[in-house]
Amino acid sequence: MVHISKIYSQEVMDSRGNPTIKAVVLLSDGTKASAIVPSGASTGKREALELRDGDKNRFLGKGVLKACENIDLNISEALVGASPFDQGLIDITLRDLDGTENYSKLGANATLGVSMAIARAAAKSQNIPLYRYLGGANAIVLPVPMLNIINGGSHAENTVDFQEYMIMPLGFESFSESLRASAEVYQNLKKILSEQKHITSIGDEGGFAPNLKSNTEPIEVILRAIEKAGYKPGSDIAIALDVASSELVEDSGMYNLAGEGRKLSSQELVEYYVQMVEKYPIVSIEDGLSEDDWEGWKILTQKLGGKIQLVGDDLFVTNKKILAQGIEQNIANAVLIKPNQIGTITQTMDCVRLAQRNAYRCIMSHRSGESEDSFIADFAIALNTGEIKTGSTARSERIAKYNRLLEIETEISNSEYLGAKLFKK
Ligand code: 2PG
Ligand code: MG
Repeated sequence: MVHISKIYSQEVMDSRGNPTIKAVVLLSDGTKASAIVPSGASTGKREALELRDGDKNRFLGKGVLKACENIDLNISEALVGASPFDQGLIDITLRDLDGTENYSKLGANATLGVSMAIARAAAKSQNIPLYRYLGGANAIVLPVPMLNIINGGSHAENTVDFQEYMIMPLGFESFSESLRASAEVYQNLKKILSEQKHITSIGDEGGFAPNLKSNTEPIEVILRAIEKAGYKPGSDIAIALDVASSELVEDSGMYNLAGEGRKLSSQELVEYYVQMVEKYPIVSIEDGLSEDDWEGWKILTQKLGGKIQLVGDDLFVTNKKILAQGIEQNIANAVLIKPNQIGTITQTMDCVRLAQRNAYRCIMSHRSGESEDSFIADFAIALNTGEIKTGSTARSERIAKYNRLLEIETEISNSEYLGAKLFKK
């Protein structure tokens, strides 16, 4: 029987120039596979622990040598000899070895790296693509991308409070067509911004980071870019936001929109969203209220849950227990899926199953600190999430995922791209 013969790790770099983990797995049949874990900036406080060394003499304290050591010694000892084909057992072993809810001993960066690398090795050993290995014959849905083309909040050094202004290409028949249209909008946006004498340097996820005066101005410019590219705002290309409001909330519970020079209560912020949704073709708002503001979330869901997608990211942190509470309390109607928030592939899949069973949409997601690893592209297809959020059409760590999806599109003969059908009941 094929078994895991060696597991080791390396400290490598992520897209923000910070260290991260590369886990490498060797199988007894000679297969070798690796995976690189991403890292967030606007992290939810209930996320699994990302273990950093804290040694100020290396990488300003961000080194990951301890997490690497945990892979090279403890994890390796527990998993060498095991079958790579039982992902559930692999991931339970990782959980038991750590023994905490949030991987505070081994680090979720260590466990996830190994969990991903083993899945990839297993697929490679069976000579099938990763999406097919994880998803089987039913994994055929190419996701609608959410492309973050204006960056603000903690992803950029500008005056825009909301973190992400995304476009969603809905009026297209295929993933490749939708990506082409999105890239055209991106290039037109650049032209418009530079005509208006705005800076066109980009933020962490490849979107532009201009200093605009309000949180609606980015929407206005994007709508112009959509039209300039020859598309209809709304039906061809719609708008999605990630407010990342846990970053804006103050101890008083007020949301500080510093760029607009005002502070809003959660009620007022919900009202602001309601007006925006009336005025603009917004189809999705993520983290509209903070991770602790569940009362506010109830109001937001009552007001807008029947109209648009309301996504919990910091709110649910890909944790099925927290998601179950949200479902129970009728909070949000979609969940962002980030494997490193929860620590293993199996737990990520558990969260997706719970969501799908309860008609909550799932959006596979990158982190703002990424790498050339395109695991989430395959994973989105494997789980038929129908949506993926992986940045703008610039910066190679974002493009790696889009290019992988383009490749997969050519491989699946019966693939589906849902486009506008995504939001049809
Ligand atoms: C988010 C993500 C990814 P970060 O808030 O959704 O876009 O950002 O990885 O910094 O948490
Ligand atoms: Mg988010």
